Order: sequence, then C-alpha cells, then structure tokens
Amino acid sequence: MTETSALSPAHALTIAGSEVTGGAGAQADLKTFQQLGVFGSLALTVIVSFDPANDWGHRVFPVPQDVLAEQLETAFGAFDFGAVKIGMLGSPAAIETTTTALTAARPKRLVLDPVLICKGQEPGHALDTDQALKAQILPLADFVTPNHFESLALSGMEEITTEEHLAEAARRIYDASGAVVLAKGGVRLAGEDAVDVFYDGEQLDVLRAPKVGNVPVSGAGCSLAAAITAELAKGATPHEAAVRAKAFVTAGIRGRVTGTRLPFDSFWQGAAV
Ligand code: PXL
Repeated sequence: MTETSALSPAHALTIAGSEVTGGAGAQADLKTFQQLGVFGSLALTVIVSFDPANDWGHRVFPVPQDVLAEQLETAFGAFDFGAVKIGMLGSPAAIETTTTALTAARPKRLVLDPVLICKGQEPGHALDTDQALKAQILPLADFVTPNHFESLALSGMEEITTEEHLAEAARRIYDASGAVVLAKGGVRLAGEDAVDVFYDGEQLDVLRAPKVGNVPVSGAGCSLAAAITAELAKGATPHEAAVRAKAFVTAGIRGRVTGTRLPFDSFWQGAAV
C-alpha cells in the first residue's frame, strides 16, 4: 500500500552542493523534483565550479557551517517533508552540521546519495569525509544509492566486476546500515545493460536498461537519487521508487546534453518522464 504525503504538492528537501553548469548537484535535484511534480527546497552545502584553464579541475567552496545550519533550521521549521535527499556534503564539518539537524528533525524517508568524490577528483581526497559519512549519516538513512566506487568503499569489497559482486555489495551495505540499497553498476560493469541492484533486506531485484554509450553522464547519479526521493515523497514504496527512478534516468541519459565545451555530457532532466 502506498500512503500519500500530507502536503500537496508533495514536498522534498535536498541537502546538496551547487554544480554551476546545472546538470548535477542541487540543480539536478531541484529540476528532477519539479519534473516529477514535487515542490523542492534546498539547503546548500558547497559551491562547485570548474577551472576551464586547468583541465576543468574542480573548485569547491564550502558554505560556512552556521549558514548551512540556518538553512536547515529554516527548512525543517517550515515543512514536514515527504522525503529528504542528501547529496554532496563535502567535508566532515558539513556532515556534523547535517547530522545535528537531522537528529533533531528526524525527517521521514532519508535518501543518501553517498557522494564521496566527483568524477575527475582523486579518490584519496575523500577519506575523512568517507569515514564521517559512514559513521554519522549512513545510520540515519532509509535508502542509499552508491555508485561503483562508493559501493566498494561502503561494502569493504575488493572488487565489483560482476552482477553477483554488485548484489553482494548491496547485501553487505544493507546489513551494515539497515537502509534500502540501490547499488549502481552504470557503465562500470561489462555487458549490454546498465544494471542496478535493489535490495531491501527481503527482495533482491536487478534493474536493467540498455546502456546508452559507455561514458558516465554528469548528473545521472544525482538525478537518480532525487527521483527516488520525489517518488517516496509522493507515497511510492522503495521498490516502486527505484523502478520509476531508473526509467527517469534512462530517459535523461538518452536526452543528455552533448557538444558543449565541458569535458562531460550532462544529464537532461527535461527529457525524462
Ligand atoms: O555528480 C556528483 C556531484 C554532486 N554534487 C555536486 C557536484 C558533483 C559533481 O561534479 O559538483 C555539487
């Protein structure tokens, strides 16, 4: 049975970073919420720009912690959200601030996109953030959507090269956290299909869609977790939300923005249903 949210339209909050070009991050979340008929609010954690003169390297400006805390106080003061998404927090300090606010507000249906690093960043960059996310935010999450790299980090597995490995990672992450898992294979697993593994402690379901190219599209992961959040806010079950979000992401990747000066293609939320 699905239950409907008290607010109409359903409301969702994202706690996320700005990615200036607009395919990923908080912009992706808000566009996804809108496209799926959900009223979106945002607490901004960091502001990401790139350096066009230096191979489009990431430049990350953290929002001061008191400003993040004030945004969270406002958002939770204003609305009883149907669901809340966590995207890029960016630092142990932001994780601490967010944990404090979540522990006080106890929002329903917390979806964690465990963003450790962005494409193109060095893995070593994120170790302290990785530890803090695992220790503080993951135990609060109801749903988590790790990509290939994040599944390795959160499951402790040494390699994920097959569907069976991905399923094992989903099981381990569920067992450790109690959160429903959608572990994303994306273009990292060989084969014709982009495969994601859903696991909620009882049901293990492998979601498939034909791969669209072999290069990751910026914003696909953010939009997937945002679509799950939107569907949960509207009253979907976790499995229904995962299935609908997968369809949304497949459409947005097919309709991706190409041919810009950016070194990546961008997900287009407007293409998706
Ligand atoms: O796609 C991961 C991601 C999430 N959030 C922000 C980002 C990125 C990648 O660039 O900038 C703010």
